[in-house]
Amino acid sequence: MVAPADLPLVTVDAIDKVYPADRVAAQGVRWNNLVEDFKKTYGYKPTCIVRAPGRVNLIGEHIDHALFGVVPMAIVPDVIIAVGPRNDTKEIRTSNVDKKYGPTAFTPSKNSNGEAVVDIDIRQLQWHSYVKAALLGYLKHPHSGGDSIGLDLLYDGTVPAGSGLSSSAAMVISSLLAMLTANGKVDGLTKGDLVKMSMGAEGNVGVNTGGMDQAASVISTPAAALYVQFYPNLAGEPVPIPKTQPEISFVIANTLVTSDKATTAKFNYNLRVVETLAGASLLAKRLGMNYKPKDKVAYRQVVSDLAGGEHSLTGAGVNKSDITASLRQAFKDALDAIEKHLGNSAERDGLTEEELIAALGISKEEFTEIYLKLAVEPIGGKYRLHIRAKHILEEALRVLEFRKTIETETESLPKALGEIMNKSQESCRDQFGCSCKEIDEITSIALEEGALGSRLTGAGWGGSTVSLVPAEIVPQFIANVSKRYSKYQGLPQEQLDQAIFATLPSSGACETVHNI
Ligand code: NG1
Repeated sequence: MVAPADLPLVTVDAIDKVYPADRVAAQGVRWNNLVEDFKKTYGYKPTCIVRAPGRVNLIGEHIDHALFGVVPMAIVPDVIIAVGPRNDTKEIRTSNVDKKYGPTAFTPSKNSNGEAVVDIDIRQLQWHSYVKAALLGYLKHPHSGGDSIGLDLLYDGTVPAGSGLSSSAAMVISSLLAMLTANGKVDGLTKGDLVKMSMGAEGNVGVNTGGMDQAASVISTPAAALYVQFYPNLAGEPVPIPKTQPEISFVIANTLVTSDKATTAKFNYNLRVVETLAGASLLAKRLGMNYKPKDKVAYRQVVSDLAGGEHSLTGAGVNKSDITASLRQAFKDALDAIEKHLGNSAERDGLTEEELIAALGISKEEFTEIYLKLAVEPIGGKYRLHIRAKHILEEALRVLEFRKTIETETESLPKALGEIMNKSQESCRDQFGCSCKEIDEITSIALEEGALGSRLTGAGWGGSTVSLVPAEIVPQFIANVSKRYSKYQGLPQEQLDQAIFATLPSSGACETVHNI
């Protein structure tokens, strides 16, 4: 069987192949409106529509950067683009059905070395910065041959921006798909290629992404979550959500707090990335492994080395149930090593920069060059390696447990998954420090209102939560959480419907030629 990441990109001819059955009628109206709107905007019929969904991460938070597998799923909210090729120009025109996102037009150029240049101001990101990021990624990718025809693009996005549901990945992937399709470059590309291309393209807006969002948006299949593996190679495997008693539903609730990454990253996201990288390097050094500081070793590589090499964990000769067992043992061994080598009483609460530099055995200049490309501000002046490492390894173990539970449990499945999600939330809050009071508020209301599990999803510090709720109580659950969560009070119904909703696993990114 071909691995999902190696499958070709998908072209479909009907939207019932894209959305769950109960959403097809409403989405049909939306897609038809997009075509009509395109005709009004540009004066001719689009040739196709492309789509990329947002994602919700069910389990495995802040571990993709450490190269541990995660289980996200694509959701129904998405970005769809009506596409019209323009053969007489290189200009890209973009419009949005939501008029608060104004139209724009831009043309790529070349520098003196013949390399593609697209003007992107990463200090002032706007919605079309993601289209520009995609164009630059496309032009720089060998598959494009460095050239693109002009395009007319009309966007309709339903993934709320800044909600932790990967609206940026959906924007970049759908834009890339539009460029690939209009330039006749879809053939010969796999889903895995599009994941990598979109990861590179997101780098053009200054995001150092781990890859989970792109893999979920591109590779997901209907009715299933997706196990995304990053090490030893990028791969995706469907995790079908079984019919259970009670039936499971996932409810997303947006805290309506937008984590302003530009200002908070230095003590939130970027600091955690540095604490994770430096922790892995220090652990590897103290275990006597032969890495140089510049190698930027990830915890998952340390796990593999500690176990005597990846072949003994996931190699060709190891069968699937043995892989889970051997990975579980290896993750536990790494946790022991973390206690022993990063958890001694002098360092348990963190290291100052000087102490960390001394422990790593590098110069201040090397430290700055390797770890401080992005500015960080350690909380209380200390890098907390031990507690972050504990979260990462324990969360990686929860991912294994989540998958195994789905494969083996029947009756107690909803409750068992809910418990794993609750433990993840506790660890995100207490060990990784990425929750916030609004996430804590929604998750505890959710549990009181009948959710079996509730946790933050995505980076945290705001954004959305995901709750596992028995399907039969979903309407009541949504009504009760809406009445109780402070930031939902007084919201118009339309905004409330976008803030809290049940979602089903949707299919991954595709091109469609239906009804045009
Ligand atoms: P958000 O910010 O929710 O899209 C971020 C990272 C993910 C992952 C999660 C935490 C980017 C674009 N995405 O997700 O790769 O690390 O945080 O699990 O940086």
